[in-house]
Amino acid sequence: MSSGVVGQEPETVRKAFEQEFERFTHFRGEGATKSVEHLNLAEAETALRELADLRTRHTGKKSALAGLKKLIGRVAVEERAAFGQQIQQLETEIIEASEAAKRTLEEHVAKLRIERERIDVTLPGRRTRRGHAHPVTLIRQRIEDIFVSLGYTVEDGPEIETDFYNFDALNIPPTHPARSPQDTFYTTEGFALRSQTSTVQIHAMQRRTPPLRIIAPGKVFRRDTPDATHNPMFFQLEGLLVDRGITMGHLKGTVTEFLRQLYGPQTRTRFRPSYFPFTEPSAEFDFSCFKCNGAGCRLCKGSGWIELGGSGMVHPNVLRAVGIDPNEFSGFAFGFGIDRMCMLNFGLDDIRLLFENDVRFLEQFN
Ligand code: 2NL
Repeated sequence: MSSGVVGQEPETVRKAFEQEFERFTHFRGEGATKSVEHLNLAEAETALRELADLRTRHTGKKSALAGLKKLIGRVAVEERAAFGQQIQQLETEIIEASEAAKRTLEEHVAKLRIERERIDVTLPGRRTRRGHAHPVTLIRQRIEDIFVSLGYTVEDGPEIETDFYNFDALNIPPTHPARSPQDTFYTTEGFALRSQTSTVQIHAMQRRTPPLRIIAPGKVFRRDTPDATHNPMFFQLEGLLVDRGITMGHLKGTVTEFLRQLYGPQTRTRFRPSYFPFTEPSAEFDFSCFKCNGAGCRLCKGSGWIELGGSGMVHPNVLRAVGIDPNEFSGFAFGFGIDRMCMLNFGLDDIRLLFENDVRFLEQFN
């Protein structure tokens, strides 16, 4: 090998490195920090990877530099030390240049990562939106409070019932239309969704002995086609009192007191003869319109009265069905729709609004 080649080889290798390293040169030395500022995180990470590849290409086992090192032993003895030194210096330059650029890029990447992960612990938390009870629940609770103040307890029970609790114990004969699958949702033979919450009161009378005062609010189910005033599921509230010497007077006094607590002491009530299989005698009841106080308005359709529910003296057959002696005890019962009362109170014209669960509607009744 000629000495001329020995002098030139390292220069060629250096030139090749410098050409490729060109784009990284301003990442080292003075102003290096400023030179990377324009890079975003992805760009800086890519540059780092490319820089590492470049370094491997120029210092790795297959690099031109490694080839030069192998030549050292074959150079004439008198030139060997200088040649070796030259190569050593070249390697140092390549490594230092790469390292310096790498440090600048790494610092920039670290800075950007911290920036990205920064959280402001002084920011206020997100406020959770406070909900409220459903309008039917609001009315139910107001009604319950009144009856509890009159000494009643609130009872509940299953929504699927046997024919005994749904019908037989309530003196509803097998031929009654309410027992047909046209009116009632049967589940399995002998079982149906309750069509009134009287079922709860039958259970209560079996569990306890008179005197008893209970109310049973809850869901009931009837096979009605939905319209503005009907829904196949609605909420009913029934009341029951059984004791010695109970008369129609107690029924009228109780219903009137309840409505006066709800709508004010000026409220009047009216009982009209009616028929239910589970009461005898039976009566439907109305109360004087809370909007016009009986003068007649749109709410009461000009009559001054609002129809609310049904009532009566518990039929002796119902008492017998639960083992209470009708010669010793008598009782009254009443029932009305909670959702209907909710519609009246909030001035709603369609019962279905209550069951669509549209928050824009429900939010208005708090
Ligand atoms: C109505 C009519 C009524 C009853 C419910 C009842 C319960 C037992 C015994 C006797 Cl355990 N009666 N409940 C009585 C009369 C009427 O509801 O129009 N409901 C919406």
